[in-house]
Amino acid sequence: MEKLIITAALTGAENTREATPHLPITPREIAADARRCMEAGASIVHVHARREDGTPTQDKEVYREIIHLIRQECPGLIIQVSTGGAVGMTPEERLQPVSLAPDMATLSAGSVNFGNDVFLNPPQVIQTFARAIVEKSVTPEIEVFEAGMIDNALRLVKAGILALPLHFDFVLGVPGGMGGTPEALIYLKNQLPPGCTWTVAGVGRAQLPLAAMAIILGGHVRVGLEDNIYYRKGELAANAQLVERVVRLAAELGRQVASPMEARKILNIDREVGAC
Ligand code: KMH
Ligand code: ZN
Repeated sequence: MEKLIITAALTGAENTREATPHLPITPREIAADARRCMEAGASIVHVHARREDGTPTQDKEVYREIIHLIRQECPGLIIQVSTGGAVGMTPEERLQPVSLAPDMATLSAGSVNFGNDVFLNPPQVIQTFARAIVEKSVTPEIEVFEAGMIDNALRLVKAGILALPLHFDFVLGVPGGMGGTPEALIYLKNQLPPGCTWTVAGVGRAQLPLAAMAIILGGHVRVGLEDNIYYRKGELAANAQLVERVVRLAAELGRQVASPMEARKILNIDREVGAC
C-alpha cells in the first residue's frame, strides 16, 4: 500500500478561541503549529487565515505571511491553501491565496448546506477557481461534501479544465452534507477513477473512525482543529496530538507514514520545493 499522507487542518474558518484555547490564529501561531504537526508526521498543512480579532479572512497578505513563516519553520512541508474560506465570502475574496502559487489549493466541487448556512459553489465559480488553480500550476484537492461533487469534478476533466489523476478530500459529517459513516466513505472512494487518490476529513466524532478506515482502505487522512477540537469526549486536543494519534494508529495497522517529499511524489506535485 502507498505510504499514508497526513494532512493537518490547523485552523479552519469556523472554530473559535472561545471553543478551544489550542486554536492557532496568528501567522506565527499557525506556523508554530505547522512545525509541531510536521514533526509529528504530517506532510500537508491545510491553511486558513484569520484576522487579529480571530475572524476568518482570505486576505492575500495574511496568507503571504503565513506561507513565508511556514516555509521558514518547515522546509518541504506541503502548503495547501483554502479557497473555501468561510460561508458568505465572495468568490473573489476566496480565490486570493491562489495567486501566491502555493503547493496546493482546495477546490470545493459543489454547493452544500453548511450548518445553518449555505456554502455556495455554483458551476461558474467552480470553473473559474479550477482555471485559476491550473494556471498557477497549483495542485488542486477536490473537496467533496456530497456524492455528486465527484461527478462535478469529473465534468471539469471532460471539459479539459482539470486532468486526471486528481486528489480528493471527502469531508464527511458537516451538518447539511454527507454523514460521517463507513458506508458513505466506501461509496465515495469506489466512485473514483483509477489512479486518483483520496483523503478523508471526518468532522467531530467521525474524525477518528474514518481515519482508521482510511488507513486500512489505502486512503489518506486529514485531522486537525478545523474539523474536530476533541481528543475524546470532553477532552480538548491540540493539532499535533491529533496527528500523533494517526501516526500511532498507522503503525499498529502496518501502514508507513509518508514524508513531505514522498507525499509530493504520490500527489504529483512537481513544482520546486518552496517555490511560492
Ligand atoms: N469553511 C468552509 C465553509 C476549504 O477549505 O476549501 C469551507 C472549507 C473548505 O473549509
Ligand atoms: Zn478548510
